Amino acid sequence: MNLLVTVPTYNEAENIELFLKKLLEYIPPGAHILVIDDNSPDGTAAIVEKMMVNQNDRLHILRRPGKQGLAQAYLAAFEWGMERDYGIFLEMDADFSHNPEYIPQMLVQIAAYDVVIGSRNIKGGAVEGWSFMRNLISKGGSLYSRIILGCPVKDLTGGFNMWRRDALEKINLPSIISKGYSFQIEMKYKSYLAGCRIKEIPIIFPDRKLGKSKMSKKILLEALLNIWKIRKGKKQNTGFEQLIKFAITGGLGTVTNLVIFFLLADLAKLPEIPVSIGCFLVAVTQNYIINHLWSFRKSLKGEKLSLKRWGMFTAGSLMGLAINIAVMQLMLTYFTLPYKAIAQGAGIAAGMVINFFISKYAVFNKK
Ligand SMILES: Nc1nc2c(ncn2[C@@H]2O[C@H](COP(=O)(O)OP(=O)(O)OP(=O)(O)O)[C@@H](O)[C@H]2O)c(=O)[nH]1
Ligand SMILES: [Mg+2]
Repeated sequence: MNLLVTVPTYNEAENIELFLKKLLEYIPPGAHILVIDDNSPDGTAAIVEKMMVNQNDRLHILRRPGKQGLAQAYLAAFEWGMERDYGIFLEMDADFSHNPEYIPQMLVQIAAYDVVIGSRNIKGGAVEGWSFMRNLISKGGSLYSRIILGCPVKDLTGGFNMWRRDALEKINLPSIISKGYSFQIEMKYKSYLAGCRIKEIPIIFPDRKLGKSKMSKKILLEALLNIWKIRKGKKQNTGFEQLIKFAITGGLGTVTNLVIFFLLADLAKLPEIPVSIGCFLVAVTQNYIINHLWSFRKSLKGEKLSLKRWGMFTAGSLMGLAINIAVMQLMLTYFTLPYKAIAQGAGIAAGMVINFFISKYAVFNKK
């Protein structure tokens, strides 16, 4: 089976011995445990080392010089395990919030999935002993991260997760930017982006009975802000994708322009030139809004529509129109073409490309 259970500890002297004893009962005989201790002042490591004597090779410890946070502890543990060719990795807290009784179920699921998540937020899962506020913060945090990242995992923040070795390889661990609690979110999100098959199984998560929580409001806030950095690592939409969207937007603008022109100039018999100018302004405004909210949405990062950008976009469109006319004129002057529309087509293409670059680098570019 080749399972490595990784258990980070910081001041878990009150929990660690009982926890490891229980853990050893629920893992297969060939599985190993690695405790990653950040030089806990309460002597957690010494307790583990005492237990190691009777466990011939089932229990290991990685002692680190000082408190470096959960992410560093797990990354070191994964590296340790990869070097030793473990095939399955399980992350687990030492404070009894993660019940070893679930491990056999997780092992069944990992045969068919790349990642198995112990989940508090699906049917059958729950948290015990948390105040209403803590529950709200946790559920809210999970939902917030899910929405921002567009990741379907219900329990993004939980730390009771099983990974196949190749899932860890796909994630590209050196690219992980989290230092603290957002680590769990980032790992799941990256495995989702990498196309891993993810399974959530329900777990009951009791609050720790002994020892101190390392979670604080500051750490939580840091994690929530980190979500945006994690998301930034997402593949940006390419210039090509923007160009296609920009062209579709331009096409829609032309349709709007022509429909209004037909209604006002042909049906209502209003004078063409003022009508044409009016149509241009309506179409430009429509294009500005669609480009802002769609074509360049990702570059603007939630920026609101603005009159200034509208003005810049209109100026850019007028410049595009000028290029359009210039190119058309040049083509008609220097080439003999079977149809004038070919020159106009080339003019439209040139105008659109210029307008696209003005839009991309000047109008919809957040500094
Ligand atoms: N090696 C290492 N382990 C850590 C560090 N911070 C926390 N841990 C361990 O990570 C696990 C989870 O930490 P907890 O303090 O239980 O955090 P939590 O589960 O989010 O919050 P509570 O259960 O409410 O306390 C525990 O086993 C901790 O001992 C760290 O900086 N380094
Ligand atoms: Mg805990």
